[in-house]
Amino acid sequence: MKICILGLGYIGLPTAAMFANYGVKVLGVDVKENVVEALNRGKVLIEEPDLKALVHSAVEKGNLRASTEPGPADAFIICVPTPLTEKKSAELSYVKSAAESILPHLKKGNLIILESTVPPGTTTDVLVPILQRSGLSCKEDISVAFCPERVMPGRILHELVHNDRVIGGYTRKGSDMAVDLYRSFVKGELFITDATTAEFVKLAENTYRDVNIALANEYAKMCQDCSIDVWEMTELANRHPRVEILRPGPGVGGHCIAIDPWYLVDTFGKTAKLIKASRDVNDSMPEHVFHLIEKHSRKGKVALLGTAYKADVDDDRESPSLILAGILKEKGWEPVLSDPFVKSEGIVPFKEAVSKAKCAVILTDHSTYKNLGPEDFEGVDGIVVIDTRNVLDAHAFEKAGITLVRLGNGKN
Ligand code: SAJ
Repeated sequence: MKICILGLGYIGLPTAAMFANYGVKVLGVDVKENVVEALNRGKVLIEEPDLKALVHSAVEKGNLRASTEPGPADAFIICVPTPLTEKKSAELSYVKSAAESILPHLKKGNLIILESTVPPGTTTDVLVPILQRSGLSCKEDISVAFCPERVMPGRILHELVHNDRVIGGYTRKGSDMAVDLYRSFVKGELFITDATTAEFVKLAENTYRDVNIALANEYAKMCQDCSIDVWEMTELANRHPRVEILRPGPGVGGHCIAIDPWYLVDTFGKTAKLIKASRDVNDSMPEHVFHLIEKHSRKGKVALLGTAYKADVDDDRESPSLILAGILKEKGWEPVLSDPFVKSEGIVPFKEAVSKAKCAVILTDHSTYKNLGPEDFEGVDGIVVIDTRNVLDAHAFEKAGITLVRLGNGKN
């Protein structure tokens, strides 16, 4: 068995390494030469627990190698990005060029799987017509399936193996072949459906989370306006056996939840009213945090603590912290970014960020931030600390005489 995986990012690389460690010969393909070169040396450019060791062992065993060009294989898995365009629709050009790049290598009996998140109908209306240009029929000669991933950054390797998966075949044979393939390492259940249902399922899952986060964020704004604390209110409401309100925060980041709902909005227009409204609520949160800063702090340097979009990852894609930094700059403040995991330009260590700052804002619930106490802000005259994630001990700060303002707490 030989498979060719197109796209060696957060999903493609762990998937490739997983198959290779289960004895499958894998050719990983990426357009970025540095990614290919690193992988062939057994190196990984992504931060994800245990991934380095898994890739290293797969390359050592001789089961995983990388190239900028695809080659012949039994199965092809497309894991390329589908970013959002300026007009908030799905950019499918990477999927299209990945599909075109395998055309010369396709032969009878091949299986082609799309894993990239796409609008409903893409497999049938976009992928299949491209593959048929090979002269092979997607009903008779080759098989096609849409099989979304559902792994959580920070837990990718565990969830790749243990999560249930949805397998959406273009034909029943496509589903059956994809089930056989994923069975080589997936211990979760594999559920068969058609390609368009599987595409919708993927979008529905992330949209469900986005809408629920929007509700938490809307409650946070309301609680602030009626002088109560959203965190206390939520804790009490969640004692109801059928209620689970999520956590408010500075906005929704990452490459999935902040993006996928737009594919439904783009496809279904005005029917997607609730989804669009939720996106707007979540997108309004950096501005809301800016108003908190403006209300409680003197103008000047602001330490933005946490640029990663969520706890304990190095990923700052679509991070609300970066949007907040842009707003602050535009309004003449001096934002300084700090993060223990992210290695982008301009990130400074914690001490340097808070030194002489008028305000420090906790934006990511990194484990290390949970241990921050008033002593970490000692000597920074008149600093105001804003906690958008409810990770700090308010009493300790109060006792030390440092103003701590919590997002969603109207009692501040
Ligand atoms: N967030 C909140 N409040 C919450 C929960 C999350 O503000 O109560 C924020 C986070 O801080 C973050 C954003 O939402 O900025 C998204 O984080 P997340 O942990 O909810 O999700 P992702 O983007 O890391 O991963 C999601 C997962 N999808 C669902 O939980 C439905 C994951 O299973 C998917 O595989 C992944 O998207 C993906 O690749 O699509």
